[in-house]
Amino acid sequence: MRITAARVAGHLRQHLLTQVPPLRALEDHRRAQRVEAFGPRMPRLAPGHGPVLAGLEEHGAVAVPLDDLDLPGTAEMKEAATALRLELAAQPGDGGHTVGLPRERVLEHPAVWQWGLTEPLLDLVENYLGLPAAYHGAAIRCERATGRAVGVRQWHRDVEDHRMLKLLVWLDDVDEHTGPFEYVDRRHTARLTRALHYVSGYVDDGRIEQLVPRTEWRRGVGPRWTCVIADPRNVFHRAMPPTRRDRYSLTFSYLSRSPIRVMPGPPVTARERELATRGLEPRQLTCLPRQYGRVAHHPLPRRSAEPAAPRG
Ligand SMILES: O=C(O)CCC(=O)C(=O)O
Ligand SMILES: [Fe+2]
Repeated sequence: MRITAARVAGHLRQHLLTQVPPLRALEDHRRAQRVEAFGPRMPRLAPGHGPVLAGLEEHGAVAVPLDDLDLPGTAEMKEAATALRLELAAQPGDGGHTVGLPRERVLEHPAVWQWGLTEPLLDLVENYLGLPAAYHGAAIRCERATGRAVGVRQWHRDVEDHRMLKLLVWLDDVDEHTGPFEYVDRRHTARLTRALHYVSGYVDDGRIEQLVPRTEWRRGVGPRWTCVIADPRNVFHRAMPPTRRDRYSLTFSYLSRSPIRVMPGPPVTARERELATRGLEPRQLTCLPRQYGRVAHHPLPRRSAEPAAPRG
């Protein structure tokens, strides 16, 4: 991991806002105010999404067949995702545990990348976050069947925001031998966090097992086109190391627009901005982080109904 000024600043901000009691209290207060202010503008949930939201609130993660989400553009998304999966499978391996495609390759398939901005999906995300959403894009990844617990194959919580959502879409059948998303639910996570005095970083299996028996570990398994929806901030989780077959997945990521920190990535190029924003509705554009040029490139019509887009 490269140590950059942005990373150090992000880490410092995260530490101050979550570990220093008076600053944490102030941050919690500000966040509560933002949640309250957004209440009257909360979008209506699609009829079938109630149980998903309820499952997230109770457990912190759910697995559903992608088709059950009934989102427009899903058939096109699957077709383009299948092409990306083939492209990724053709990548020469370098002996590593994880491979992906460059962000631009995914952006070149708007049926995939912009699927993450489907309005009923944004509605679900905002209902869960309690705040206007920021879409941090889609990534495709292959976890090679090396069986080794490295990187995000180790237990952790994500650190970017108080509430977050990720959608993981399986591009092949996933069972316990082929790298499911593994997690312990919110209740256990809260207990683990206190017991471990957890702030950030990885925890090994043995430590987790001492506090949460393996029978309580949950796995997001399912056939191809299963969608695991999880709040990676509020459940301890990992990509379970695959042993029998490589795991191919897509990850769609969401934070609020006032996160604790954002992990710095490579700068967004003009071409990527163009690919990301082409053809979007104003509401979708408001969900793109600043680096996608939301403000500069697409001035929004002045409408009082438009979310005020608070930013931290
Ligand atoms: O891909 C997975 O199963 C989980 C990886 C992870 O830790 C994350 O996306 O936050
Ligand atoms: Fe994670």
